[in-house]
Amino acid sequence: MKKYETEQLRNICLISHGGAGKTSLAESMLYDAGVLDRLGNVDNGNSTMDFDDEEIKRKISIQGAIASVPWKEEKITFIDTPGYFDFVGEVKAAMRVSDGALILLDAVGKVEVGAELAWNYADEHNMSRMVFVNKMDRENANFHEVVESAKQSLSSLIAPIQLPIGAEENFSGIVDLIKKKAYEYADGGKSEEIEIPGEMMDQVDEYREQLIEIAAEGDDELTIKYLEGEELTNEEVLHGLRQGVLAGKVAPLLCGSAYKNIGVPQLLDAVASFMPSPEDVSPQEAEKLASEEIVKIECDPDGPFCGLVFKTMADPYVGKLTLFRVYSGMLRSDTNFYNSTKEKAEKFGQLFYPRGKHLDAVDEVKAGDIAAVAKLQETSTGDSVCDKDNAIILEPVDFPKPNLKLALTPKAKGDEDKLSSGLARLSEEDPTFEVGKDKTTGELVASGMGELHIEVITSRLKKKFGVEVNLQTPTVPYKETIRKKVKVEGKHKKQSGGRGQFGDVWIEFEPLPEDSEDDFEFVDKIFGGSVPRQYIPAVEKGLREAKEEGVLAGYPAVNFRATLYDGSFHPVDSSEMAFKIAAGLAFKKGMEQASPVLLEPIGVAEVIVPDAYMGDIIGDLNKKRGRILGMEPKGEQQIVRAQVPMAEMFKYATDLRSMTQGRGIFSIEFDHYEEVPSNIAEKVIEEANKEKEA
Ligand SMILES: Nc1nc2c(ncn2[C@@H]2O[C@H](COP(=O)(O)OP(=O)(O)OP(=O)(O)O)[C@@H](O)[C@H]2O)c(=O)[nH]1
Ligand SMILES: [Mg+2]
Repeated sequence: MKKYETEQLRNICLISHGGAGKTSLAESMLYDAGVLDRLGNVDNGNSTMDFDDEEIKRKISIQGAIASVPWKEEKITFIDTPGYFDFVGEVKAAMRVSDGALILLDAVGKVEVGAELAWNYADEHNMSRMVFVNKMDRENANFHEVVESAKQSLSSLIAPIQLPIGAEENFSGIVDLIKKKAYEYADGGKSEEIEIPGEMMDQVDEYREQLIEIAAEGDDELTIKYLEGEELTNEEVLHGLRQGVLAGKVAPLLCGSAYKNIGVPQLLDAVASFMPSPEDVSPQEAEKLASEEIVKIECDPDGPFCGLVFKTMADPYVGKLTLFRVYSGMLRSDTNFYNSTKEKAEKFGQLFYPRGKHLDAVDEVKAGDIAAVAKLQETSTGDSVCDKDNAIILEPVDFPKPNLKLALTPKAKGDEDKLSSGLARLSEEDPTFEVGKDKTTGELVASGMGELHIEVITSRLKKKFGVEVNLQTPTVPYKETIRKKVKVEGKHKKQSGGRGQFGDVWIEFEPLPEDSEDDFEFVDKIFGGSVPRQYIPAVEKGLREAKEEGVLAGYPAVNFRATLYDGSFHPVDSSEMAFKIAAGLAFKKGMEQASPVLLEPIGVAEVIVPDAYMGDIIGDLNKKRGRILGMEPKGEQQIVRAQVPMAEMFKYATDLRSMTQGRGIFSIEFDHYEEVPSNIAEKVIEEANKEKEA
């Protein structure tokens, strides 16, 4: 591949609501730039960017995919992201390493939530943006309606720089408002310049006038020239618009059809003209590893090397593939580097430029560029990589925390090891997927972003690791405790031929204070040898074992004190075993008499939603037995904090999405245990006993 200077690079991400045509657009861009000689297609499962088995099967993107095209003087690298909500982690990663965002809108209907969220992420990062109204060929495509909707729900900064010629099946080309030229497309994506259709002239002049005004605002000199009534040249209009885009004040809007390959070359021209090069975006902030001092990293190919790993994936041919962006310096294949996040030295092997799953070997990669490397051992997603003498940590990707929880069990006995190693690998690739064993229930619990996310994971487990799994709602890790103080005797006596068994203890059971540090306390108050010394540890052991299964529903008993204060023994028949059993009997009796209750885990949830959804969210949290702790505004959103039983929240990710059309986010952390209300406790106990019988 030709070598490019940093200023000739453009790194952009394609983002939108699911299905707006990002992957199809990427395909057309590759084709129009001459990188592909055949146009693949999402629907036929042969597109460049949706290469993963799961993507082909489902006809949606699941992971970010990268490719570059040479376009005139520039190299445009784009990251195609998934639009489906469950894979938003991939979008965040792509945005972290892109300098600009290209937001796609469907030409039919209003702006969808996914586009709105994408716009908001770009706002958070103050990213330069452009908008592409895709699917102009679709039935009911309406350019002006979409533009109006975008101005309302995204931003008034949206500035059309093109108009479509025709629509729906008669969509045939575009008018470039800056050059005031029209292009008509024949089949196959080739265009020729034509006269602007006469009936469009008035509209073209009107839109062009608005555009020139916006362009003039981008630069002080142009503003003066414009106000003095002088005509701006095309170059000046381009320059003014570009300044506006770089400042995040203008978002040029274009249109076309990815599917019919109409308008794509003009889009590539616009990306090259308007989108920032790595040199144009403000320097990266980083923390020096040694001094924790915050420094600014300029995009300088002659500076010390540093980069950020934003994605790790399993490649069928080369194994683990690490994708990273270089922020400073120059990198060659087969060089040593330092992973400053892990504080470990490693070595880069052959460097590659990816194009979907295809890898092009490359000798060196410069500041501003994005590349891949295979088989790194220590390095994972989010790590900063750099020169050892200049160890710094760049801001990592802000991945969302997964909150939808499901318990996993292998369908076949004996697959446990394969399952846990498969899950470990998959969660290493995907930071929005976590697995862990619940200490209380012993279950393997997977946390993901949504049901589809977990479904994809299980499908990969089957395909890549040969393990089939069952998914269930996780068991709630209930616990049991007591509310009263009681004194009971536990006596174990057996006389059946040979040597007998005899153990006899009196134990007092009482609740511990709510805030006590230990779950269980054993106190030995035997004086005078009613229980001989050598049997006392057996009594404690018997209690510790017995408390793992409470008397109500078999959940661990916690937060109580057992005081051994009396007992008796037999000189021949007593044994450690007999005292252990006696202690267990005392525990059962004691619990039953001491008003046992069921406890459940309570979490503190933080839900962030636009104002309009507040009523629904609070109503729903109340229904879920939540207690609202407070609300506070955050921009145009509201943060609701509430204590809610964890049992009600395993699937909240799905509930919240349907209540807010995907506009809400939430997090929940375990906080404490609390008594289960009696009507619910009854049901839990009944269920547990039914299960025990079965
Ligand atoms: N009519 C028409 N259909 C299109 C166009 N672009 C894409 N499509 C179709 O829209 C569907 C979705 O296209 P994709 O390219 O997969 O959309 P995407 O934005 O990548 O989807 P996700 O990755 O799942 O978010 C496919 O069936 C495409 O064939 C277009 O310009 N016109
Ligand atoms: Mg896609």
